[in-house]
Formats: sequence, C-alpha cells, structure tokens
Amino acid sequence: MTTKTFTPSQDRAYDTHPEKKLALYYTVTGLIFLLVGVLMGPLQALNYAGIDIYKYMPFLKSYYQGLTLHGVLNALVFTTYFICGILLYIPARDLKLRPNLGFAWFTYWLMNFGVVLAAIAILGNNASVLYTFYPPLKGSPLFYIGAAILVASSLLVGGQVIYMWTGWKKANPGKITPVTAYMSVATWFMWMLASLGIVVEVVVYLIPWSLGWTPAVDPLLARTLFWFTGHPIVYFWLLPAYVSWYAFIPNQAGGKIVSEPLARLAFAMFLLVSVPVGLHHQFTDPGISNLWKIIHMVLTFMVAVPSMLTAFSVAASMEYAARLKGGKGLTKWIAKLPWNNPSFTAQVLAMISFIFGGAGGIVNASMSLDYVVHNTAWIPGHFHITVGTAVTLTFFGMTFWLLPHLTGKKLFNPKLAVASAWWWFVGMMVFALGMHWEGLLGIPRRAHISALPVELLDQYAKNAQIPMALTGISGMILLIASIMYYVVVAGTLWGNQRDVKNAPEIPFSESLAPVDHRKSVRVMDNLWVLFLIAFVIVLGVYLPVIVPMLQSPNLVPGMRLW
Ligand code: HAS
Ligand code: HEM
Ligand code: CU
Repeated sequence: MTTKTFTPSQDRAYDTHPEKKLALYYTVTGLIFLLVGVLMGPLQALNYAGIDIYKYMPFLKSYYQGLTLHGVLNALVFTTYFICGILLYIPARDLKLRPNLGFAWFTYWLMNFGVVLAAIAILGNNASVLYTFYPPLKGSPLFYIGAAILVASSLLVGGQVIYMWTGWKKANPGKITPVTAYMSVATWFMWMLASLGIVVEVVVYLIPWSLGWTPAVDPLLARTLFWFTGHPIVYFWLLPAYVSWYAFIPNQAGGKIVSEPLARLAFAMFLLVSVPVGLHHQFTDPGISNLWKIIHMVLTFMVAVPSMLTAFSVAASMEYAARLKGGKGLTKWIAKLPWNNPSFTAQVLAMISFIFGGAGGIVNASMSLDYVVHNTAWIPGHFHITVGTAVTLTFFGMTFWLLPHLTGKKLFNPKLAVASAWWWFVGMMVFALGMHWEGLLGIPRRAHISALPVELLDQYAKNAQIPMALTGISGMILLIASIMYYVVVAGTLWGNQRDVKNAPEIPFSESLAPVDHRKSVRVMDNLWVLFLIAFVIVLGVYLPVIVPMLQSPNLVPGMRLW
C-alpha cells in the first residue's frame, strides 16, 4: 500500500485553479513596476515646490528621464499588467471557464520581454521622450518596439477573453452573459478598437523612423493617432475599477447590485463612445478644423454620462447595503458601511477622489476653458485623482482581497492597509489641490522649475507659495502611503503561512432583481454588434480629421533634446 504524501502547501494553493498563479504573476509584476515609478513621484512633487534634489540623484541623468520612467511605468506598464491579470481571471471565473494557460503564460512572458526592451532604452537615457513620446522627439527603437509588444500582449489577453466568451455564448444559446463577465468583455472590446491608433502610429511611423528607415514623420498625424488611443486608454484603466465598484462593492458592503441593467448600460455606452473623442487633447493643435474639435467635445460630454450613471448606481447599492444594516437618515447610513474593511475603504475613497477628478475633466473638455489650463500643472492635478487615485487606489483595494484569495495567505496587518488607503487619499487630494492651483497661476507642467535661476523661480513662487508648499507636502504624504502599502503587500506575500481553505472567495455580488427576461439586456448582450457600431462612429469622426493630414503631410526629422 502506498501512502499519499502531501505536496507542500505551496502547490496546493493553485490545485483547483491553476489560473490563480497567472493572475498573481500579472498583478504582482505590475505592482513591482509601480513601485519603481512611484518612487520618482515625490522628487517631482518637490520640484513643484521649488526644491531641486535631482543633483543628488546620480542614477537619473535628467528630470525628464525620471519623468519618463514615472509616466511609462505607472500609467502604461503597471495598469496594463494589473488589468491583464484581473480581467482575464475574473471573467473566466464568472463564466466558469479556464483560460488556455499555455497561451496565457506566453502572453505574460511576451509582455515582460517588451517591457525589458523599453526599460533598457529608458534606463540607458536613450528614450527620455515622456509617456506620450511625441515626435519629433526621437528615442531609441527599443523603446517603440517594447511599447508595441506591451500593447500587442494586452491585445492577445483581450483576444483570449473574447474568444472564451464567444465559446460560452455558443455553449449557452439564449443565455445572458453574467454581469461581471459582460463588463469585462465590453472593456476588452473597447480596448481592441481604442488601440488601433497607437498600433498604427508606432508600427507604421515611429519604429521605421527610429530605425532610420524613413527620414521624417508628421508630428500632427502622430499626435492625432496617439490621442486616438490616448483618451480611451483612460477608460481601459477606469473600467476595470468600475467592474469592481459594480460587481464587488455591493457584496463587500453587505448588499446587492441595485440595478444590473444600468451597469450593463454604462459599459455598452463606454464601448460606443469612448474612442471618438481624442481631439479634446488637441484643442490647441493647429491644423485641425474647429468643427471636428467641437464634435469631439460634444462626444466627450456624452462619454461623461455613463460615469454619472455609475456614481448614482454605485452609491445606491451602498446605501441599500447600509440600510439593510439599520442605517438611517439622509447621510447617517454612511457610518454603517464597513469602514474597517481595507478593500472597501480604499475603493470608496477612490470613488470620492473621482468626483473631483471627473469634475475637472469636464472643465478640460470645455474647449474655451481648456485654453486656460492646457499644459499647466492643472493637468497632472486632474489625472492624479483619476488614474492616480480613482484607478490606482481601487486596484490597491482589490489587492487586499485578491492577494489573499490567490495565495491562500491572510492579509498582513489590515489596520495598516486601511491606514495606507487613507494616507494615499489624503496625499492625492492635497496634491490635486496644490497642482490645480499652481496651474491656474500659470505654472507649466513638465517643467523642471526648481532648476530655474533664483530670480525666475522667485517670480513663480511670489504668487504661488501656498500651492507649491501643498504640492511638496503631498509628495511626502504619498511617500509614506506607498511605504505602508508595499509593507502590506510584501507582508502578505512573504510573511504569512498559507491557509488555502479559509482564503476569501471572489466577492461577486447578487443582483436585486433578475434581469434575464429584459429586452434591453438581451439587446445589449450583442457585444459584437455594439463593437461594429462603435467602429463606424469612429470612422465617421476620425476619417475627416486624418485624411487631410495624409494629403498634406508636414514631415519633420527627429531630434534628441536630452
Ligand atoms: Fe481626463 C487629460 C477630460 C476622465 C486621465 N485625463 C487627461 C490626462 C490623463 C487623464 C492622464 O477634455 C493627461 C494626458 C496628458 O498627459 O496630456 N477626463 C476628461 C473627461 C473625463 C476624464 C471629460 N481622465 C479621466 C479618467 C482618467 C483621465 C477616468 C484616467 C483614469 N482629460 C480630459 C481632457 C484632457 C484630459 C479634456 C486634456 C486636457 C489638456 O488640456 O491637456 C470624464 O470621463 C470624467 C467623468 C467622470 C465623472 C465623475 C463620476 C463620479 C464617480 C464617483 C462617484 C462616487 C461615489 C462615492 C459613488 C462625471 C463615478 C459615494 C461615496 C459615499 C460614501 C456614498
Ligand atoms: C506626473 C507626482 C503617482 C502617473 C507627475 C507629476 C508629479 C507627480 C509632480 C508632474 C510632473 C511634471 O509635469 O513635470 C506623483 C506623486 C505620486 C505619483 C508624488 C505618488 C507617490 C502616480 C501614479 C500614477 C502617476 C500612481 C499612475 C498610475 C503620472 C503620469 C504623469 C505624472 C502619467 C505625467 C508624466 C508626463 O507628463 O510625461 N506625477 N505621482 N503618478 N504622473 Fe505622477
Ligand atoms: Cu481624454
């Protein structure tokens, strides 16, 4: 008789669901890149307080090398890894399907390869082109090739999710896609369409140009293709956070999704109108007709609508949960929410930051107001309470259940986790106040102002002492918040024993009412059709902008300013 030997507990954590390990690798790799990117942040915040410490940083050749690392690692690399981790794993579990693991690991390693190429270029100071890499700034080809591979890998992950979902539809004729899978698949469809611009920009123009195969590029065309993707990419970051707010927060609060059709509608709308709005980043660019700028502006206001739906719907789900627990009054019920749950708290703080981030976005979208704030410190103020908090802090909140769920290890020090969320939230709100204010006083973004000659810096500082001080202080608060958060992550991953049986499950929420019989829900389930309509809208608003650029190109050779 043979006795069954127990494998080390380490292996058993992934026995039932080997895709957990994949999700863990994707998300933790993303967090590691974020750590490097985030460490640049306080240096930049001090710059905006007029304090220059770059001379003490021998590993950074310039402010712009650090800023490229910060923007690329945080906004492009961290987000993509994290999203590929969760938006492959979560819909697969919702559909009760297993991804093709061989293929999924291939996409993970491919992504690593791409990021290493880009990192070699940036760390070698050969691609200090910032995360928008506008030509005629010309970086090493490794940077563009790496970026292309990063995007391509994410598309392969999305392709796998859409493929799984299509298989599920075939196997379940007449059934409605479960809501969490629906939201995830819609997000991937949106990204498939959104990424077209950057793929064409990089593959057709920038790679051949950086390799010296073509002598020049058209900066306006490149910028237009960039923002074709560059706006909807913000929804590629935001929608996974919305998945969590709609699908998990009601459960975490102790309630249900109050309106599932509304959740589906929000995602259907994002699929339709996220992309045809990119010109709101180019209001000041010459060479584009005002008519098309105005059309993109109006569509931008439309794409704010599903976010407003989300605000009311998610708040209602939380209120429902709180009232179930006896919460009363106009606002008193808020106290009944589980504020000691770090995952919940981080995400609700993220939502609150987004009320201000969204309001600022509407200001930016209004053409005449954008002229006041464009290219000033206001803009980084705006996006640190959107991507830097609404999204990042939501992802932090998700890790507080996800890492225990994936590894079977208890969350390390939940009180510290709650504190890290509050410190991040407060730090970013102070940061946003300082930066928006500096922007209104005319202080430019992307400016190494702390290295200016004293007389010039004094001119800025004369009016802006308070906001500059706020920005500097916020950088220190955020440094502390980051340390706290990473202690929790490291403590969870390396400091605890596994207890797989008691690990938390995915907090899928139930719906308050069944929705399958609803006609609107059935119509919205045709994501391929929505995708095709979105494609037609995009052609309609982009061809008239891009065709004239192709007809009269303004070609410029590259330059290296660093
Ligand atoms: Fe933006 C620039 C317009 C949303 C990110 N944006 C940027 C840049 C980034 C960025 C990175 O029109 C800089 C790019 C660069 O480097 O040049 N943005 C908008 C608009 C929205 C918007 C209209 N942005 C985002 C999101 C981002 C993001 C989301 C990242 C994730 N943005 C602009 C424009 C520019 C711009 C111009 C160019 C400016 C220039 O001059 O360069 C909208 O989508 C916003 C809609 C959002 C709302 C808020 C809804 C609120 C919710 C929270 C509810 C709270 C609850 C809590 C439930 C209407 C959903 C309740 C709590 C309880 C306790 C009960
Ligand atoms: C830019 C600080 C975290 C994304 C900046 C700037 C500052 C800053 C001061 C403006 C630099 C300039 O315009 O010259 C910080 C601090 C952070 C932090 C103190 C927290 C410790 C994040 C996070 C994200 C992010 C979490 C996204 C996930 C960006 C991006 C830029 C930027 C995309 C624009 C870079 C560019 O203009 O090329 N950050 N940041 N930051 N930050 Fe952050
Ligand atoms: Cu935008």
